[in-house]
Amino acid sequence: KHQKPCLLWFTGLSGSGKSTIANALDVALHDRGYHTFLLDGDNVRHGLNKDLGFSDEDRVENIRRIGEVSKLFTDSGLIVLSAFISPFTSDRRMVRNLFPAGEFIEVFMDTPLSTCEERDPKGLYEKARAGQIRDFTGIDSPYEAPERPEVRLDTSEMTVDACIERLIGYLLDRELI
Ligand code: GGZ
Repeated sequence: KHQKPCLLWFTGLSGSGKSTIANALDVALHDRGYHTFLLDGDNVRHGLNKDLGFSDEDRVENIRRIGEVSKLFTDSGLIVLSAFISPFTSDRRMVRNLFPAGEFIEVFMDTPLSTCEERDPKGLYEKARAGQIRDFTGIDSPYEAPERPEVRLDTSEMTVDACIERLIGYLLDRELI
């Protein structure tokens, strides 16, 4: 089955839908017979990057390593899906620059902070507001929104299925699948 290696880089606030959409796209691509690999906090922050926290420096190193690992997997021919807050524009640019033009696809999960905070699936926003967690993205640590992402999705307005349809359409249009 035809596929070109590429990296779909999901960026956005905690609770913006990165993991949900990346996981659903992973399943949808797999069902269609494509070979993919998903990187997210669950398999990276508990393993490879368990020495890193949430200071600015540690986030920079987190994203640098994830970029390099993503590159190794695309070099092996896979469609890679990486879902991390990646709050800094310069770090996302650094990862983009590891890839040939057209192989890095920035997917901005542009869900409003208010919606992310209402969802608060792990109660982290509540803790951040109460000062029990420091340096929480969107509360007391910055998120620099992408200006020209390849794809922009707002999960407060779009269903999961609509997001997946948009992403599959993007990959088909670019002849990546
Ligand atoms: C942001 C934090 C923090 C702080 C713990 N700030 O919603 P989650 O829980 O499951 O996903 C968030 C995850 C963010 O890790 P990333 O590796 O994606 O971040 S970055 O790209 O900025 O390095 C959240 C949890 O970790 N979490 N503390 N202070 N998110």
